[in-house]
Amino acid sequence: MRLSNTSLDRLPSQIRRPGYDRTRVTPGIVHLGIGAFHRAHQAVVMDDLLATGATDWGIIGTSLRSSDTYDALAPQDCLYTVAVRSGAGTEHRIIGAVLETVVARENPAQMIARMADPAIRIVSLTITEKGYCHTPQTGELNTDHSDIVHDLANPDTPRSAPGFIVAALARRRELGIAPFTVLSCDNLSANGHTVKRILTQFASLRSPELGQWVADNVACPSTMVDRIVPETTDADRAAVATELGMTDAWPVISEPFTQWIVEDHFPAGRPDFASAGVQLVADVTPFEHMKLRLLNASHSALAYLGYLAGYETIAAVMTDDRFAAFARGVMEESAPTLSMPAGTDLAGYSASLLTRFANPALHHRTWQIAMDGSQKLPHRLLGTMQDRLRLGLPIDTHALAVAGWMRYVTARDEKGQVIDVRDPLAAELAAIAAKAGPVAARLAPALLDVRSIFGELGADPRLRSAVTRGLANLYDGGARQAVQAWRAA
Ligand code: CS2
Repeated sequence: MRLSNTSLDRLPSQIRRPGYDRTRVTPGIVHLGIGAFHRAHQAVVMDDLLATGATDWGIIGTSLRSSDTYDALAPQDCLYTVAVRSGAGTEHRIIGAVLETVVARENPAQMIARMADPAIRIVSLTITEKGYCHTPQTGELNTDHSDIVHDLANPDTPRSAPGFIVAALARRRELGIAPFTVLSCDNLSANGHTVKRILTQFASLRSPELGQWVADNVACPSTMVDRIVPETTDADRAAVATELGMTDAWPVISEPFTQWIVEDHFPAGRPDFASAGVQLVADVTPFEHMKLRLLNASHSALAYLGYLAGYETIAAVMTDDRFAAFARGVMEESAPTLSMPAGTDLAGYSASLLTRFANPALHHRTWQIAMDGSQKLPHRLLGTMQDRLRLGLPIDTHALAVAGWMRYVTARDEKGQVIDVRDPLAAELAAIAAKAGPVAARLAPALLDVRSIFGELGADPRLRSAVTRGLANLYDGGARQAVQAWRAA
């Protein structure tokens, strides 16, 4: 038996399911990038709102390229399970907020038509950092990006997220339909401003008038999103099937914690997010920085150094006190660069992150978090380093984390085994590593010269010497010893 509208009442009674009539739910949101994160985060909020009657908006979930999610969800009426795991056990819940899935690459016309529908008021995004087709260091559209080049030449059959969003906005403009609000839910600093800049730049390249119209009319509130959602494994599928007594082709696994902070600027309207626990604020910037520089920074540090030390998951790394102390050290180094609203308990927040990372029931692979470092480092680690250098403060902890990334992107681990490095710049980084050889004094400066990642900061002699020292320690004694020595330092 497979999860679907007709099998819902065959589920065991303890499993929570949509307590509302799904036939009354109509699309109000198109989401780009319907991966596990969205399905365990925003879609759960929408499901909560549907359950209380606070909204009747559902989600059209779209994938830009891959048909995996469509293939899994279409046969089950887009129903899926969220399995919330902690040391105390697992709770299963069926989410009904997704109404339809679309694969944009296969159906560009259908995708643009859905987004141009006047009923759609919000287009939200979890397309990962690289989906923005920008230069992470500057936040500007990368006009050399092959998808951007393609989309400017083929505006009605785009491939990229900016290409689709602008195509749909242009259609709405032609038809006299007010634009939707664009809601970036990715881990980028100033994600709303960044997406607005990218869309305006892309639209201007299509036509200056369209660019001006986007600049004047499209709202892009910033958001801070947080929930740890590891990739689903076959073992997870099997465990969920046992619990459900039926198959779910793609359940998502998550921690109990969830947080969403959103700037309240939705000229086209929005559901009553606050009634589902979403925090609506005027300026999300401090919270975004807090999350990127405390959670994501230490997560990435644990991912690179932990992977090199042979740990498969974050929970496993956290059982090693040296690494847990190092993660705390990353947070202690970032905290002074944050300016938070009065009353924010940064120490309490940091402590809660360590507990979340240690969740023994989550199998969150270091390899997964290590992905796309060239896109993540600027937001997670480099901003803090820049701010600390400006204040004349040491940066050794962050420097060792960046060195961990460098050692990782050489694509050879400490035992000489190949690392499957997934990154849009993987080939460029590997070529730099091959040319420099395993010598910190050559490799660190060569990687710091990659301007799309490090910009001007890479030239700072204090940064160059701290990172080179960190990388030398990694080559000398390996990640475990480098982290141990860091504590002693
Ligand atoms: C992680 C994030 O994969 C990664 O890079 O750091 O996905 C992290 O789990 C989320 O941002 C938590 O909200």
